[in-house]
Amino acid sequence: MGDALIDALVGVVGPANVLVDADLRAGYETDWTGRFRGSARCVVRPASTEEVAGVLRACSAVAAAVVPQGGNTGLVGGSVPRGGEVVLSLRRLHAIVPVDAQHGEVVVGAGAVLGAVRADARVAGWDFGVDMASRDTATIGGMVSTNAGGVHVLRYGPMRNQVLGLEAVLADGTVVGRIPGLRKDNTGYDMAGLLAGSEGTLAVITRVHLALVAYLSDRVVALCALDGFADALTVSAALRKRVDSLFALEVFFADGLELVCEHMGLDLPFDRSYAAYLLIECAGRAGSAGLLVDELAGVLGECPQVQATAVAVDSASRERLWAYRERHTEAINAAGIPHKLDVTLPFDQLVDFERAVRARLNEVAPRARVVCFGHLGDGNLHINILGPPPDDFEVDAAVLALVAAMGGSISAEHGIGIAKRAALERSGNPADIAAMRAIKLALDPLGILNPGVLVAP
Ligand code: 2HG
Ligand code: ZN
Repeated sequence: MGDALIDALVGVVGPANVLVDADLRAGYETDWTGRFRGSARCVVRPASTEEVAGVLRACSAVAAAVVPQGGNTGLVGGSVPRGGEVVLSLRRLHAIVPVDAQHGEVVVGAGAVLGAVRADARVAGWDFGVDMASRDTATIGGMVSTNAGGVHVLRYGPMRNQVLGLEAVLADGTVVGRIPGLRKDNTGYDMAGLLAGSEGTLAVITRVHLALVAYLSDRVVALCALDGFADALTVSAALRKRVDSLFALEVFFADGLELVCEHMGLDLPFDRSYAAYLLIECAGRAGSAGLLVDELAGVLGECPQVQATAVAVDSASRERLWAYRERHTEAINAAGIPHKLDVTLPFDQLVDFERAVRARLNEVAPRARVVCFGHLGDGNLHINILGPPPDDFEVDAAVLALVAAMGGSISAEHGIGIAKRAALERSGNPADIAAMRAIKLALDPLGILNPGVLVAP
């Protein structure tokens, strides 16, 4: 028996871009961690805004559920099907309009990959303000949809802050938004700001107008060893207060470092293991490396908590130090399917939280392996738990309840997805959730966009 929706989709994008065969769909059906998966009715791959609109009109006509997907690097299960949805892949919308080299702006398709955008920006003498380990796969549309963060949030803010304007398609096929956007624009509701972080539940982002940042070619990276998390926080506060060139401020611990070294075949960075490590990056204009080293060394030299320091100035040595932090995610994945809890705590709660979360996990999952690391400059910790089965949400609930009780956020930068949906219902402000639902209903009355994600029914 024929499938009228598939026929309609083929009419919009052509038969080669409607993947029905299970083998062809497979790469779109499981998330990066392997924890979230489901089978899709089909995967549809439009190549233009008009085709995205056509796809959504066809799906709306029969109230078929749609899961928008970019590079599929999401970590909360928000971009893979739960069962029977149409996966709408935006990867073919990867055009990057030549960078406006004079004003530092660029318009890109939702499927443009972060690394490619950054490379083009640098060729034009600019840089992009968001960076993260998945740079060679993550797409700009997905990053806006999840309001991705990364390692430079303390300097430039998350993805939402980079967006000057965007274009998106509503569930019924209507194209909304403004490209090019403007640096200042107070004409009503902030559409781009609303769609950033909406996780594909309100509209499908098709193009984004991005602000670029000055290219700071000189970088200095320091890895500091410390005797504990409290010391790491003390040093981090001094750096935030006194180092103007601060560009990244990351934390990890002995257990995570060991895992990374085992996985990558790396030596430990120091002659012995320490309880906690700070990865610090400073950045400045060409010719400023010496000043960056002096500024950083001056502050670190006044922090008696620092037990040992390795400093890197040239790019190969900098990458070597960054690997100890950046490779955490892949090292964890190589050890099993993790439960990922990405949370922010008020700075003054972080030390107690780290202690409490390990104690709590020891109660609810005594045999679990817990690896913590994160963006200390933002108060953002990534708690990874290995051991409990993927469909067991008890450990997730225990961690997120603790976060909520200590005044934190249950999602710092990965989003809610399906992974934290129940926790949002439990710990979110009911009035806020009701307002979000009202917005969802207004923009997607049939509820076809990413059902089950965030507050979508
Ligand atoms: C990072 O900071 C990413 O490297 C991934 O947000 C975090 O793997 C994680 O838990
Ligand atoms: Zn992160």
